[in-house]
Amino acid sequence: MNSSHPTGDLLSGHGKVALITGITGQDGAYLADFLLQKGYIVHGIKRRASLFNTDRIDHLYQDPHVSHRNFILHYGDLTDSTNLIRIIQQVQPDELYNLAAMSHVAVSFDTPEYTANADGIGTLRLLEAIRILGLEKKTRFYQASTSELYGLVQETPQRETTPFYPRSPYAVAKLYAYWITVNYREAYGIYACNGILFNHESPLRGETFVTRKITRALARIKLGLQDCLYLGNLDSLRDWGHARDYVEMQWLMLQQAHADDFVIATGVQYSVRHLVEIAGAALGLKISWRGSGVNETGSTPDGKTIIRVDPRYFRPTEVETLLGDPRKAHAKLGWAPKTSFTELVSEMVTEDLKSAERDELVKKHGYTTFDYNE
Ligand code: NDP
Ligand code: GDR
Repeated sequence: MNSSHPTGDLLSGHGKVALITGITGQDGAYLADFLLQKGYIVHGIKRRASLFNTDRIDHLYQDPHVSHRNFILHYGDLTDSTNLIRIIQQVQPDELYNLAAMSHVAVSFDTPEYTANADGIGTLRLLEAIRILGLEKKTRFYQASTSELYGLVQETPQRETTPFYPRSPYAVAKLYAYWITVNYREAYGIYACNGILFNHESPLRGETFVTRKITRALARIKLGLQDCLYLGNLDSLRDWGHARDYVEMQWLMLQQAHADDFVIATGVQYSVRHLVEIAGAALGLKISWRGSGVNETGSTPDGKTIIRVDPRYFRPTEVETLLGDPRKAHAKLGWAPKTSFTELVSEMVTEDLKSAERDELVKKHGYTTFDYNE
């Protein structure tokens, strides 16, 4: 991943120490890469899991027995303040990026209390740790806020001043995190920022978010490894950008003279249905639609139905439309997304096709591959 920025030379972070929560996630992996290239010493918090959960950052791994490492992982969890205080005391970060969260909107309806604890109170725990340790003047804080805060939108496009109307336990938890970040900035003078990021995707995106679910399934359908892709609301509209572009902004927000909050978006919107068409076209699959609502289907010219609607993917309250206005970030941070939607989808499809080809090979040799359909 290559991510230098015109406003800073490649080693402008030389010797600085960053701590990233959620380093094993999509953004954590891109941000770690980006900061290491800038010369940072990068610490990350990973959760204990019964299986290895570091796939996205394995290329950065450094053996703990080697001295002078610049990439160091710590076990931790946003629900454990003692652990967070100890790690922050040990690391003494110049910059703390809070990317950890139970980040799946639909799942937050199933695990609302845990989501509030990790995504809402977890943010408070980090800010309190900064305060308890007397790091208010040293540690700059980035909070991964979200376009989901706008929920039932009150204004289009959405900008920093647009009123919030969260529509899920996830968004409500993130609303608390947003305001506690603002409050600690105002109350204690901590350099703390909210990046209000609209959806951003990549080949590293979790497989159950709609973009990756689509690119992965269509690649498998193309190779005959899967028959059908089941989706929820095809009319949903999102402003989708590339995660690689967006982590650069997370860093830029912490390099300013004053802490502030910024919308990060492309300013262009597509429907889920359109996303299916573009991903299909990238694989040479022309998809035509028939029917409506739960009976809508998508078929290939040979009459094979490869897309069906399954109401289990509908949400109790849906965010129908999101479109960001990134003009403030453009003007004040000099930031603009580099990757178009079509380029993003094409990159994701290419990577998912490679992975499907590997599965095809495995299948040819008589082994079964796991057909994940969530
Ligand atoms: P991911 O779901 O890919 O990554 C989330 C990370 O948080 C993972 O490393 C996960 O660990 C970790 N995590 C989850 N719960 C805890 C916990 N209790 N304690 C410690 N770590 C935990 O999310 P993204 O990388 O896509 O997003 C990064 C952040 O940005 C999230 O806060 C998300 O809500 C927010 N956001 C994302 C947007 C997007 O479009 N991607 C848009 C706007 C905001 P593990 O790997 O073990 O599961
Ligand atoms: P979102 O992303 O909820 O916007 O949250 P997701 O990709 O899950 O959904 C986007 C839209 O697609 C519709 N949809 C489906 N979604 C999923 N996951 N699976 C389906 O089968 C499906 N069919 C249709 C959804 O209803 C929705 O309208 C993401 C997360 O990364 C959050 O953490 C982040 O805060 C926001 O983006 C900005």
